[in-house]
Amino acid sequence: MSFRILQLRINCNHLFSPSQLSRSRFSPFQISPFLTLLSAFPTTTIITTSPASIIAPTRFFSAYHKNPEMSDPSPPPLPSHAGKAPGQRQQKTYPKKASGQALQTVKRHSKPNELKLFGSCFCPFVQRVWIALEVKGLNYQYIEVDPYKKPQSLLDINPRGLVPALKHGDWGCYESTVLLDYLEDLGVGTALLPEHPQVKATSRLWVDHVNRNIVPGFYRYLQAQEQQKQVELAEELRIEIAKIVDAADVVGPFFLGPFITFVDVSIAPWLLRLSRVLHPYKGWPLAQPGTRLAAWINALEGSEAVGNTLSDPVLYLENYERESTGYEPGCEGC
Ligand SMILES: N[C@@H](CCC(=O)N[C@@H](CS)C(=O)NCC(=O)O)C(=O)O
Repeated sequence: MSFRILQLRINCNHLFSPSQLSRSRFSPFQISPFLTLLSAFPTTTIITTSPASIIAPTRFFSAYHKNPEMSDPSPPPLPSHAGKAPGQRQQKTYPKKASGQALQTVKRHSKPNELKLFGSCFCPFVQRVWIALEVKGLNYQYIEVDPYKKPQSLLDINPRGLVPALKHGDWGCYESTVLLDYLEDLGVGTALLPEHPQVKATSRLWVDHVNRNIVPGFYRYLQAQEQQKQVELAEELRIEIAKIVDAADVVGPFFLGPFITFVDVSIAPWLLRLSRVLHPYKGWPLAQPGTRLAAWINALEGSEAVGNTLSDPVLYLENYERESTGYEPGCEGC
C-alpha cells in the first residue's frame, strides 16, 4: 500500500507545500519514523490520499499499525475548501438546514406553537436550549433562522439578532443561559436543576465555569494559528475541562449522577464538538476509554434528548472551517 501526502501541517502552518508533497509517494514504513517524531506535536495534521483524509500523527501511526486502511479511527474528511488560502476560499456560508436526527426533530416541531425557539442548527448556544426543551418534553415550535441575515422576526425579540431567541406568547427573550433558567422556572416537564439549594448553587457555579472558561477556551484554541500558542491553548482548555470533570459525581455518568441535568445541558454542545470539530481540525485527542470524561461524553452521545438536536458530523465540520483557520468568529464569546 502506498499513498500520497497532500498536505502536512504542523499547527496549521505548512511544513511541506502540497505541490512538493504530491510529487512523492510514500509507503507507510518510509514515513513511520517521521510520524513518531511528529507525534510530539499533538496538533499536527496530515492530509493524505489514504481513506483517512486528515489525521493527527499519533492516530495515523497507531491506526496504520492496527489497520493499513485506517478507516475506523480517523476523523471525517475536512470540507473541500479546508486549507485553501483566504483568497481562494469562497464566502463563508452557514448550514441552514439541520440533517440527521435533528432534521427529524425540526419536522416534529414545525407546527405553530405559542412557545417558539428561533435557532440555527449549527449553533452550540441554541443546542443548549434545544436539548433542555427535549429533556423537558415540552411542546414547542422550532424555527430555523440565519442569524447572519437577521430576519425581522429575530430582531423583534433580540435587537442584536443573535440566536437562540425564545418567544412565549407575546413575550420574547434571548441569551442561552437566561433561556435555560426561564424554561426551568416554568416548572413544566422534567426538572434540570436539583431542588436542594446547595446542589442547585453548585450546578450554577459550574455552568459559570463553562461560560467563563470552557466556551471561550474552545474558540481561542480553535482559532489559534501559531504553533506555540496552540500548544498553550490546548493545555489551558484541557485543564479547564479537567476541573469540571473532577467536580462531577465520581460514578456519573452525568455531572450529578445517572440523569442529565443543568450542567450537562450547558456543556454538552462543546463536549460533543471535541470529537466533531477540535479532533479533525486540531488533532485534539479523543477521550481515553475508561476515563470519567469518556463516560460523560458517551452518556451525552447516548442521550435521546441530545441526539434529537444533533445533525450529521459534516455540518459541524463545515461550520467551523473558517474559525479553525483563524478568521471571524461565528459566535459571541469566541
Ligand atoms: N451569549 C449568547 C451567544 C449566542 C451566539 O453567539 N449566537 C451566534 C450563533 S452560534 C449568533 O447568533 N451569531 C450571529 C452574529 O454574531 O451576528 C448566548 O449564550 O445565547
